[in-house]
Amino acid sequence: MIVLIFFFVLLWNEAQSWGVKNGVLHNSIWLERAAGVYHREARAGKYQLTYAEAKAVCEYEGGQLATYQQLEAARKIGFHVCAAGWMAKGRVGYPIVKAGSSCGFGKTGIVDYGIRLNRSERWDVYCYNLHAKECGGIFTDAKHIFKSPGYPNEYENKLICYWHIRLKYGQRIHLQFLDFDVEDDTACMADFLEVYDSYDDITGFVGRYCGDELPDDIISTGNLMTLKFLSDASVTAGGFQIKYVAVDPPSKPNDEKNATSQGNTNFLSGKFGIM
Ligand SMILES: [Ca+2]
Repeated sequence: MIVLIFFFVLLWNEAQSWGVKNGVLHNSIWLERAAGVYHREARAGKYQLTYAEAKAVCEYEGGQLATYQQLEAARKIGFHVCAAGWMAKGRVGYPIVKAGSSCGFGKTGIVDYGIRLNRSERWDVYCYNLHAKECGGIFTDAKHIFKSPGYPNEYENKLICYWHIRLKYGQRIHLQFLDFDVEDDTACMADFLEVYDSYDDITGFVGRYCGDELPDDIISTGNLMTLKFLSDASVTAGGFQIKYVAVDPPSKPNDEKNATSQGNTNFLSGKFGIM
Protein backbone atom coordinates (compact mmCIF):
# COMPACT_ATOMS: atom_id res chain seq x y z
CA MET A 1 0.00 0.00 0.00
CA ILE A 2 2.87 2.34 0.81
CA VAL A 3 4.33 1.66 -2.62
CA LEU A 4 0.98 2.36 -4.21
CA ILE A 5 0.65 5.69 -2.43
CA PHE A 6 4.19 6.59 -3.38
CA PHE A 7 3.42 6.13 -7.06
CA PHE A 8 0.20 8.04 -6.83
CA VAL A 9 2.14 10.89 -5.28
CA LEU A 10 4.70 10.62 -8.04
CA LEU A 11 2.01 10.73 -10.74
CA TRP A 12 0.31 13.59 -9.00
CA ASN A 13 3.56 15.54 -8.89
CA GLU A 14 4.04 14.95 -12.60
CA ALA A 15 0.50 16.06 -13.32
CA GLN A 16 1.09 19.19 -11.27
CA SER A 17 4.21 20.01 -13.18
CA TRP A 18 2.42 20.17 -16.49
CA GLY A 19 1.21 23.41 -17.83
CA VAL A 20 1.62 26.10 -20.36
CA LYS A 21 4.33 28.55 -19.41
CA ASN A 22 5.41 31.30 -21.76
CA GLY A 23 3.23 29.80 -24.45
CA VAL A 24 4.99 26.44 -24.28
CA LEU A 25 3.54 23.26 -22.87
CA HIS A 26 6.17 22.00 -20.48
CA ASN A 27 7.27 18.57 -19.40
CA SER A 28 5.08 16.69 -21.79
CA ILE A 29 5.83 13.98 -24.29
CA TRP A 30 4.45 16.37 -26.83
CA LEU A 31 7.77 18.15 -26.69
CA GLU A 32 9.51 14.98 -27.76
CA ARG A 33 9.76 16.64 -31.14
CA ALA A 34 10.73 20.08 -29.96
CA ALA A 35 12.48 22.15 -32.58
CA GLY A 36 12.94 19.13 -34.83
CA VAL A 37 14.83 17.22 -32.14
CA TYR A 38 13.53 13.92 -30.89
CA HIS A 39 14.67 11.06 -28.73
CA ARG A 40 14.94 7.49 -29.95
CA GLU A 41 15.90 4.27 -28.31
CA ALA A 42 16.66 1.00 -30.04
CA ARG A 43 13.71 -1.23 -30.68
CA ALA A 44 15.42 -3.72 -28.37
CA GLY A 45 15.10 -1.19 -25.52
CA LYS A 46 17.02 1.47 -23.67
CA TYR A 47 20.77 2.00 -24.15
CA GLN A 48 21.36 -0.43 -27.00
CA LEU A 49 22.76 1.76 -29.77
CA THR A 50 26.40 2.15 -30.71
CA TYR A 51 27.37 5.45 -32.31
CA ALA A 52 27.20 3.98 -35.81
CA GLU A 53 23.79 2.46 -35.11
CA ALA A 54 22.51 5.70 -33.60
CA LYS A 55 23.58 7.61 -36.70
CA ALA A 56 21.86 5.00 -38.88
CA VAL A 57 18.60 5.31 -36.90
CA CYS A 58 18.40 9.05 -37.56
CA GLU A 59 19.44 8.77 -41.20
CA TYR A 60 16.97 5.98 -41.83
CA GLU A 61 14.22 8.38 -40.84
CA GLY A 62 15.55 11.09 -43.11
CA GLY A 63 17.26 13.06 -40.35
CA GLN A 64 20.66 13.27 -38.76
CA LEU A 65 22.21 13.18 -35.32
CA ALA A 66 21.25 16.29 -33.34
CA THR A 67 24.08 18.62 -32.43
CA TYR A 68 24.63 19.81 -28.86
CA GLN A 69 23.32 23.24 -29.92
CA GLN A 70 20.15 21.76 -31.41
CA LEU A 71 19.51 19.74 -28.27
CA GLU A 72 20.04 22.83 -26.12
CA ALA A 73 17.68 24.87 -28.34
CA ALA A 74 15.04 22.18 -27.92
CA ARG A 75 15.64 22.07 -24.18
CA LYS A 76 15.10 25.80 -23.91
CA ILE A 77 11.56 25.37 -25.19
CA GLY A 78 10.84 22.54 -22.79
CA PHE A 79 12.38 19.34 -24.22
CA HIS A 80 13.07 17.15 -21.21
CA VAL A 81 14.18 13.53 -21.50
CA CYS A 82 15.73 11.42 -18.79
CA ALA A 83 17.86 9.18 -21.01
CA ALA A 84 21.38 9.70 -22.36
CA GLY A 85 21.72 9.60 -26.11
CA TRP A 86 24.29 10.01 -28.84
CA MET A 87 24.58 13.38 -30.54
CA ALA A 88 26.65 14.52 -33.50
CA LYS A 89 30.42 14.10 -33.28
CA GLY A 90 30.17 11.22 -30.81
CA ARG A 91 28.87 13.29 -27.95
CA VAL A 92 26.50 11.83 -25.33
CA GLY A 93 24.08 13.66 -23.08
CA TYR A 94 20.46 14.45 -22.29
CA PRO A 95 18.29 17.55 -21.79
CA ILE A 96 16.91 18.44 -18.37
CA VAL A 97 14.34 21.20 -17.96
CA LYS A 98 13.01 20.37 -14.53
CA ALA A 99 15.58 19.62 -11.85
CA GLY A 100 14.96 16.37 -10.01
CA SER A 101 16.96 14.12 -7.75
CA SER A 102 16.25 11.01 -9.82
CA CYS A 103 17.51 12.44 -13.07
CA GLY A 104 20.13 14.97 -14.06
CA PHE A 105 21.85 15.21 -10.67
CA GLY A 106 19.43 17.92 -9.56
CA LYS A 107 20.59 20.32 -12.24
CA THR A 108 19.00 21.75 -15.35
CA GLY A 109 20.69 22.03 -18.73
CA ILE A 110 22.28 19.46 -21.00
CA VAL A 111 23.79 16.73 -18.87
CA ASP A 112 26.88 16.30 -20.97
CA TYR A 113 28.93 13.10 -20.92
CA GLY A 114 31.27 14.68 -23.46
CA ILE A 115 32.68 13.24 -26.65
CA ARG A 116 33.07 9.51 -26.18
CA LEU A 117 36.32 7.87 -27.16
CA ASN A 118 34.66 4.48 -27.28
CA ARG A 119 32.05 4.63 -30.04
CA SER A 120 30.93 1.08 -29.16
CA GLU A 121 29.31 2.30 -25.97
CA ARG A 122 25.56 1.84 -26.07
CA TRP A 123 23.17 4.72 -25.52
CA ASP A 124 19.94 6.07 -26.96
CA VAL A 125 20.06 8.75 -29.62
CA TYR A 126 18.90 12.31 -30.28
CA CYS A 127 17.98 12.91 -33.89
CA TYR A 128 17.25 16.14 -35.71
CA ASN A 129 14.75 16.30 -38.53
CA LEU A 130 12.71 19.39 -39.19
CA HIS A 131 10.72 17.68 -41.91
CA ALA A 132 9.51 14.51 -40.19
CA LYS A 133 5.77 14.14 -40.15
CA GLU A 134 4.29 14.79 -36.76
CA CYS A 135 1.00 13.42 -35.59
CA GLY A 136 -0.88 12.53 -32.46
CA GLY A 137 -2.58 14.65 -29.85
CA ILE A 138 -3.30 15.37 -26.23
CA PHE A 139 -6.70 14.31 -24.95
CA THR A 140 -8.34 15.30 -21.69
CA ASP A 141 -11.97 14.44 -22.55
CA ALA A 142 -13.75 11.69 -20.62
CA LYS A 143 -13.94 9.70 -23.84
CA HIS A 144 -12.48 9.96 -27.27
CA ILE A 145 -11.87 7.93 -30.39
CA PHE A 146 -8.61 8.51 -32.16
CA LYS A 147 -7.27 7.12 -35.40
CA SER A 148 -4.01 6.59 -37.22
CA PRO A 149 -3.31 9.47 -39.65
CA GLY A 150 -5.42 9.19 -42.79
CA TYR A 151 -7.67 6.45 -41.38
CA PRO A 152 -9.62 4.69 -42.92
CA ASN A 153 -6.94 5.01 -45.58
CA GLU A 154 -3.55 3.45 -44.95
CA TYR A 155 -1.11 5.36 -42.80
CA GLU A 156 2.04 6.79 -44.38
CA ASN A 157 5.67 5.80 -44.02
CA LYS A 158 8.00 7.49 -41.52
CA LEU A 159 5.40 8.55 -39.00
CA ILE A 160 6.09 9.33 -35.40
CA CYS A 161 2.86 9.86 -33.45
CA TYR A 162 2.26 10.41 -29.77
CA TRP A 163 -1.16 10.36 -28.20
CA HIS A 164 -1.14 11.54 -24.70
CA ILE A 165 -4.21 10.98 -22.51
CA ARG A 166 -4.58 12.90 -19.29
CA LEU A 167 -7.77 12.53 -17.28
CA LYS A 168 -8.85 13.87 -13.92
CA TYR A 169 -6.80 12.73 -10.99
CA GLY A 170 -8.26 9.49 -9.63
CA GLN A 171 -9.74 8.39 -12.94
CA ARG A 172 -8.36 5.55 -15.00
CA ILE A 173 -8.26 5.10 -18.74
CA HIS A 174 -9.98 2.18 -20.42
CA LEU A 175 -8.51 1.63 -23.89
CA GLN A 176 -10.43 -0.37 -26.43
CA PHE A 177 -9.08 -1.23 -29.87
CA LEU A 178 -11.86 -0.93 -32.45
CA ASP A 179 -9.79 -1.65 -35.52
CA PHE A 180 -6.13 -2.55 -35.85
CA ASP A 181 -3.93 -3.26 -38.85
CA VAL A 182 -0.23 -2.43 -38.66
CA GLU A 183 2.57 -3.93 -40.79
CA ASP A 184 3.23 -7.31 -39.29
CA ASP A 185 6.53 -8.89 -38.38
CA THR A 186 7.42 -11.29 -35.61
CA ALA A 187 9.01 -8.80 -33.22
CA CYS A 188 7.11 -5.70 -34.36
CA MET A 189 10.38 -4.21 -35.56
CA ALA A 190 9.03 -2.35 -38.60
CA ASP A 191 5.87 -0.45 -37.65
CA PHE A 192 4.39 -0.63 -34.19
CA LEU A 193 2.10 0.92 -31.64
CA GLU A 194 3.34 1.06 -28.06
CA VAL A 195 1.24 1.69 -25.01
CA TYR A 196 2.66 3.23 -21.84
CA ASP A 197 0.96 3.44 -18.49
CA SER A 198 2.56 6.81 -17.78
CA TYR A 199 3.00 10.37 -19.00
CA ASP A 200 5.96 9.51 -21.20
CA ASP A 201 7.46 6.68 -23.20
CA ILE A 202 10.27 5.99 -20.75
CA THR A 203 8.37 4.30 -17.93
CA GLY A 204 5.26 2.16 -17.62
CA PHE A 205 5.70 0.11 -20.80
CA VAL A 206 2.60 -2.05 -21.33
CA GLY A 207 3.05 -3.54 -24.75
CA ARG A 208 4.10 -3.21 -28.38
CA TYR A 209 1.58 -4.14 -31.02
CA CYS A 210 1.60 -4.88 -34.75
CA GLY A 211 -0.25 -7.17 -37.17
CA ASP A 212 -3.98 -7.29 -37.65
CA GLU A 213 -5.14 -8.99 -34.49
CA LEU A 214 -7.10 -6.71 -32.17
CA PRO A 215 -5.14 -6.17 -28.94
CA ASP A 216 -7.01 -6.75 -25.67
CA ASP A 217 -8.49 -3.84 -23.77
CA ILE A 218 -6.14 -2.07 -21.37
CA ILE A 219 -7.03 -0.17 -18.21
CA SER A 220 -4.42 2.19 -16.80
CA THR A 221 -3.28 2.32 -13.18
CA GLY A 222 -3.48 6.11 -13.08
CA ASN A 223 -4.97 9.00 -15.00
CA LEU A 224 -2.22 9.13 -17.61
CA MET A 225 -1.42 7.12 -20.68
CA THR A 226 0.82 7.50 -23.71
CA LEU A 227 0.53 5.78 -27.06
CA LYS A 228 3.35 5.93 -29.53
CA PHE A 229 3.09 4.91 -33.17
CA LEU A 230 6.05 4.51 -35.44
CA SER A 231 6.14 3.53 -39.08
CA ASP A 232 9.37 2.83 -40.94
CA ALA A 233 10.31 3.69 -44.52
CA SER A 234 8.39 1.00 -46.38
CA VAL A 235 5.14 -1.04 -46.35
CA THR A 236 2.07 0.50 -44.75
CA ALA A 237 -1.25 -1.00 -43.62
CA GLY A 238 -4.82 -0.09 -42.80
CA GLY A 239 -4.10 1.63 -39.50
CA PHE A 240 -6.15 1.71 -36.35
CA GLN A 241 -9.01 3.21 -34.49
CA ILE A 242 -8.84 3.27 -30.68
CA LYS A 243 -11.41 4.38 -28.19
CA TYR A 244 -10.87 5.31 -24.57
CA VAL A 245 -13.31 6.04 -21.79
CA ALA A 246 -12.67 7.40 -18.31
CA VAL A 247 -13.19 4.93 -15.49
CA ASP A 248 -14.10 6.50 -12.18
CA PRO A 249 -12.31 5.15 -9.10
CA PRO A 250 -14.04 2.18 -7.44
CA SER A 251 -16.11 3.14 -4.44
CA LYS A 252 -15.27 -0.10 -2.59
CA PRO A 253 -12.05 -2.12 -2.65
CA ASN A 254 -14.07 -5.14 -3.83
CA ASP A 255 -14.97 -3.44 -7.10
CA GLU A 256 -11.39 -3.55 -8.18
CA LYS A 257 -11.16 -7.29 -7.60
CA ASN A 258 -14.23 -7.81 -9.71
CA ALA A 259 -12.76 -5.74 -12.50
CA THR A 260 -9.58 -7.82 -12.69
CA SER A 261 -11.60 -10.94 -13.35
CA GLN A 262 -13.16 -9.45 -16.49
CA GLY A 263 -12.44 -11.40 -19.69
CA ASN A 264 -9.85 -10.04 -22.07
CA THR A 265 -8.95 -6.84 -20.27
CA ASN A 266 -5.46 -6.00 -19.10
CA PHE A 267 -6.33 -4.32 -15.87
CA LEU A 268 -3.04 -2.88 -14.74
CA SER A 269 -4.07 -2.47 -11.13
CA GLY A 270 -1.55 -4.68 -9.31
CA LYS A 271 1.44 -3.39 -11.16
CA PHE A 272 2.65 -0.64 -8.89
CA GLY A 273 2.33 -2.95 -5.93
CA ILE A 274 4.76 -5.36 -7.55
CA MET A 275 7.38 -2.76 -8.46
CA1 LIG B 1 6.21 -0.08 -42.51
